[in-house]
Amino acid sequence: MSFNMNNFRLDGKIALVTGAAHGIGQAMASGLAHAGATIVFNDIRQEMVDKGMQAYAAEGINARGYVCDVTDEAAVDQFIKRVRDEVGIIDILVNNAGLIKRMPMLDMSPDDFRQVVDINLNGPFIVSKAVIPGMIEKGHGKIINICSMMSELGRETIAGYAASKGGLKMLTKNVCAEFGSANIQCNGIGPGYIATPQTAPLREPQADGSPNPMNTLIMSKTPANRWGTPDDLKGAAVFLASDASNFVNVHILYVDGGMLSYFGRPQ
Ligand code: NAP
Ligand code: GCO
Repeated sequence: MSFNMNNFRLDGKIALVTGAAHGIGQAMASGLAHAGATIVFNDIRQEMVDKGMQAYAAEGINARGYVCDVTDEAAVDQFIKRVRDEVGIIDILVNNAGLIKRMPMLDMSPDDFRQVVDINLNGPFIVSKAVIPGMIEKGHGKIINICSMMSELGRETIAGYAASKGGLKMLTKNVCAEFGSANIQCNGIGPGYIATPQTAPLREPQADGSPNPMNTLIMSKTPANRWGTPDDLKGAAVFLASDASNFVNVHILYVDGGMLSYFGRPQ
């Protein structure tokens, strides 16, 4: 039985990547675009949407950007209807939009906790609910939830984030349970420590110029002995968005340089 490399192509497919004005979302969207997909993305601020459009255009990608808060169900429903009218029915959804708040749990207010869970878990629920009917209508769909190593691990100061990413792993399992028979594959990508603005505080040197202890720890616990880059996630996104993964369901593909499975080395 021969294998056709076109199974990795996304020509004719419409991909929505939430929160993809920059960072990991933009990199994955770029990969999907270079595999042939038409890219739609959103952000909460028009200025960020505009910056994202410029960045995509600089890559020769004709993306469509919209302002939409993934936690606002009415706004999301209107957004998805507008995309259907202006671009078409979404084939691929990447739930990427996210937020982290780092503070000791006893200093974290319930509102802080709720805000992180709202964006990282309620958001993917709301957007998936809005997109799945179109996927059912089309007879296929791909949903990729951007989880985290904190879908598996706890770490001090990120209670809301870890709880939300653990929940997102379980939402991934549930979407698969409910819609696998509709030919919708729902998987996750679990990035390791990736160099984006979100993790910049973990790399910044200390006031005395000495290395950030978190940076030292991350290096000691990553077999690849480097930070990941957003580009490291492109291949995983293309694979899980393509026909090459049509029998892959509820797989959280960790792109972490091996960190989750490594004891660590002395620094
Ligand atoms: P980022 O730079 O903070 O990007 C997150 C994006 O989500 C931003 O563009 C942000 O918009 C957008 N966003 C936030 N709240 C939103 C909302 N309510 N509605 C719509 N968009 C919203 O983070 P990143 O490092 O690229 O991470 C992207 C995803 O990967 C997140 O889910 C994150 O948890 C996950 N992740 C990151 C790492 C890492 O090491 N960086 C590792 C594992 C998982 P604004 O810029 O306008 O605020
Ligand atoms: C942190 C980091 C991590 C990464 C990522 C790891 O403060 O520990 O931000 O949470 O963002 O989630 O997979």
